[in-house]
Amino acid sequence: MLNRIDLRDIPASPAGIDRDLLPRAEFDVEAALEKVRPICENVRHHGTAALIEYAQRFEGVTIDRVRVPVEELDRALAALDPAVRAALEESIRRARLVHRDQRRADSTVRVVPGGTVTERWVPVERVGLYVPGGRAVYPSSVVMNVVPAQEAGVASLAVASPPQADHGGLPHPTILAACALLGVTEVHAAGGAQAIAMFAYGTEECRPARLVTGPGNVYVAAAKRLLRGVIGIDAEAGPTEIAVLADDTADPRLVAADLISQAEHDVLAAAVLVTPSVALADAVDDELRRQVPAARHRERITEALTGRQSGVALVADLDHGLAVVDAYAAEHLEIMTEDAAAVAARVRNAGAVFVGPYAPVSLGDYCAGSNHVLPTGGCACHSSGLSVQSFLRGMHVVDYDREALAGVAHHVVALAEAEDLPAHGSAVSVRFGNAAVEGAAG
Ligand code: HSO
Ligand code: ZN
Repeated sequence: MLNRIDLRDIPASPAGIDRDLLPRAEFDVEAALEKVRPICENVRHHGTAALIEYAQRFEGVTIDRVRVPVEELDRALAALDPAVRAALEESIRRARLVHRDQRRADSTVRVVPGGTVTERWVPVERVGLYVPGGRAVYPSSVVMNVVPAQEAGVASLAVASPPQADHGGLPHPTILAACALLGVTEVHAAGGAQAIAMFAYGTEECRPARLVTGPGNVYVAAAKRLLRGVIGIDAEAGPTEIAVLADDTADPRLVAADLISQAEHDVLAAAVLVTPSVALADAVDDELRRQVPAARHRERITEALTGRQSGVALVADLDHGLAVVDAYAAEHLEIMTEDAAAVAARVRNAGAVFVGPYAPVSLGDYCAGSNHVLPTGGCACHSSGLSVQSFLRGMHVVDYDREALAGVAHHVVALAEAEDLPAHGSAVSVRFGNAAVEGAAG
């Protein structure tokens, strides 16, 4: 069922393997830019009226306001299935435990007597969280975006999610219920690129935000690319990915189930098995043939698993496999090998690592306490998933007294001269009388 990619003869060079060794899905953000540009401009100039127009055009729903009344959040929570409510509460509780611990304390370094640099961590004042609608209704993503923002101390949080024709033009009720559980009171029925523009430029109903986070389709990614600078962004999320590094101790049933679990998201989802064991590759393929036809979403799973972005990569041994998974830098990486913890400790590039047979990706999607908004498309080689840190800015506070400045003044003057910026030097020497500093510099 999976494409087989034989990498056994590709040497794992010290510099690592080529990042494009394993193919990825077509996700052309650049091509979507031209489509989203006029949408963003329209929202910029016409605010709510533009959002109402797009609700009609893209979601086929007539709405007369975008901001969701708070009573609708309470109503959605009251109607929520108790089992789902209990699960969301547990997901929130675990996420809070992990994210609370990420909060860094301010720290002060005494560089010289009388001279300190303090690093202060300051939350972003207002954040917009985008939650997709349509086929992908993920209340779990509300949790994964809201919890770190709240734990960071963000004062003002707004959620946007597309208006749904089946729900009277409101976002999906489980999204509203999740917001209510988390204490979010500002929700807007806006989707796609136009929601990102709403956060960036603001409208009559929505004050501009400083930062927008959350997953979305290619148009959301394109709007983020276009508006970054007007507003901060977390990442341009692409289709989800799972890689499994496994040896012949892995249970093919579990490997297949986990590959299927992420393939279920999207026809563009990537599911990649990396293994030195041809026997395991064969057994996983047999399992997929058995399990996929029984899956509710078998059609899109089949399309995802047989797409160019999915496959089995055969490697020479586990060291070689580690080099391959590092080069690929998957959003999610499962380690299903002997002594999985030791192997996992050697991974350099992955959005999140899942160790051994009892830590499947779906645990992390919902209830591990970890965050599920993770870098895709190979970005895990330079970026992290969403965390409390994503909502904070480090600010250096420089505090030197007269003696401390005097002690280093000649170095400032020397560097300023070397850069032909003498006014920089003068700004220091003027505090002491020019002669004194020039004397020290000489
Ligand atoms: N695996 C997705 C997140 C998700 N899964 C939401 C289920 N719901 C991307 O990390
Ligand atoms: Zn998932």
